Amino acid sequence: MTSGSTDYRDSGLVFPESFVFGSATASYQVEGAVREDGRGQSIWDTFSHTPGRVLNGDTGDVADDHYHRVEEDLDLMKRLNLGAYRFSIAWPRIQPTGRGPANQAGLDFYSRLVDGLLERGITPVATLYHWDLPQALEDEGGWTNRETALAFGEYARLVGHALGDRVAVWTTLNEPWCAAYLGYALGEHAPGRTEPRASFQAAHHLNLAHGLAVQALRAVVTNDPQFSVTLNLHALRGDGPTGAEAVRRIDAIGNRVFTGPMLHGTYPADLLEDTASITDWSFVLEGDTEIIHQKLDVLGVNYYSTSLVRMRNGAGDAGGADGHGEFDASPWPSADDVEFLPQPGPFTSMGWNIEPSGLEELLLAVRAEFPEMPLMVTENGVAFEDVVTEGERGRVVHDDDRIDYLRRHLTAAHRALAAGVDLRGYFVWSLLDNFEWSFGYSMRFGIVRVDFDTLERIPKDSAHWYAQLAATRTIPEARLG
Ligand code: GCO
Repeated sequence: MTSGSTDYRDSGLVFPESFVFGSATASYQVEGAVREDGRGQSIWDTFSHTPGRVLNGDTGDVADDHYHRVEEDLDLMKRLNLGAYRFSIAWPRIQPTGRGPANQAGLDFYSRLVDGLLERGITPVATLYHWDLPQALEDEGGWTNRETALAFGEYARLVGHALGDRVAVWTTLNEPWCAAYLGYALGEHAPGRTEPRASFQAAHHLNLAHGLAVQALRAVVTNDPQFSVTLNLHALRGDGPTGAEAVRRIDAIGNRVFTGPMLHGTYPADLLEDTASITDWSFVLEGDTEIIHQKLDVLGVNYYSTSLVRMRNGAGDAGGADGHGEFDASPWPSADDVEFLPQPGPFTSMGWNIEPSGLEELLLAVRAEFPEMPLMVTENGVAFEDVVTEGERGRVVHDDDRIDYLRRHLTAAHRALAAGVDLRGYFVWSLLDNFEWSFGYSMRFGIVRVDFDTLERIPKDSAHWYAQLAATRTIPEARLG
């Protein structure tokens, strides 16, 4: 599977002058301050406070307290030589119930953040939706309700009006796959619903929200920003004679359900056929796909690992499972007859396989399908069980395993670049250890450790390594010094 001889541990590879090295976070994962300055409740507040939903009963109530420590965190970003910072805006800070006039205090927070970035020479990359939907909108159906997409357009207008003179890159949605399928089909993410049809409806309304948001932003911004969306495209590999069919099936509901309407202006015919027993897609109204099909300046790709698939024994013919009844909730409605196989390690703490060649393959595949579209890796990173030790100058984290992960994936990114992919940047997930959704604080993705008792920030060795990369644009050796 992997091209054996290559372990992707190059060093000395130089990235182009214009290549951006950044880091990413998301509002609910880092901000805390959930009841302050008029912020309304989000579906993640509700979900995390529902017993049994999040490991150890963890919530984002405090998280990294980034809301209060934003100056300190900005200084940290500067010290780490970040060229860009990808953050998300909490919709319920801007519109506490998802509708109505903007809450000035909410806008002010992000305005200060953007100014703080610009003062430090860091490019602001703003995501409008990283999953914290106002609860009031979920009470009216959430993403299954078309009105939510319309409300999102208005929210985008309000944010664009306030920050549209300074934000350099606007990302409408982060990983709508997670919002639609983990939220409405598997139920592992907020709002925790397990309704296969609803998840397709959610996917469509997220697509529509994307289109409406780009339109709204375009109408109000006064600088010359780039417009984008971030997708966690699935890097799929087929196993055996049914592998290609299984890849096609998962690619349709996992990837092309978004890239189809967003970048080609139409839903793929095979997606509509595959899912026909669950939905007739009658929630796609005339004109919707034109709205969704907006010109984008850059496509954000998040990559963590690969999936290996084949059809289950005896499946693969017409018919298949109908997504109801005999199977448990799944994030792959209509694809119960596709089997996800175990893959060779090594693995991260999340249990995800580490496979840097998957990133290279994915970037090449996206380029092949959308040759004109510039790309950015908007997330890549890893959770490991970091160990804090007492160093000469205070506490340190020798996370050689994370450095190795980053080095291998940056090597893969560089190979894609060398093969002609128009790759503009890379954002490590994440700047800070933070609230990892249903895993709570048990998973540490940061290049900076956060002590969740004291909220102290401790840059890990990987942060120093990344800072050197960002300063030199050259992949450093695994160890520094
Ligand atoms: C995402 C996620 C992040 C996660 C990360 C690790 O966009 O997938 O947005 O919020 O923390 O992916 O699971």
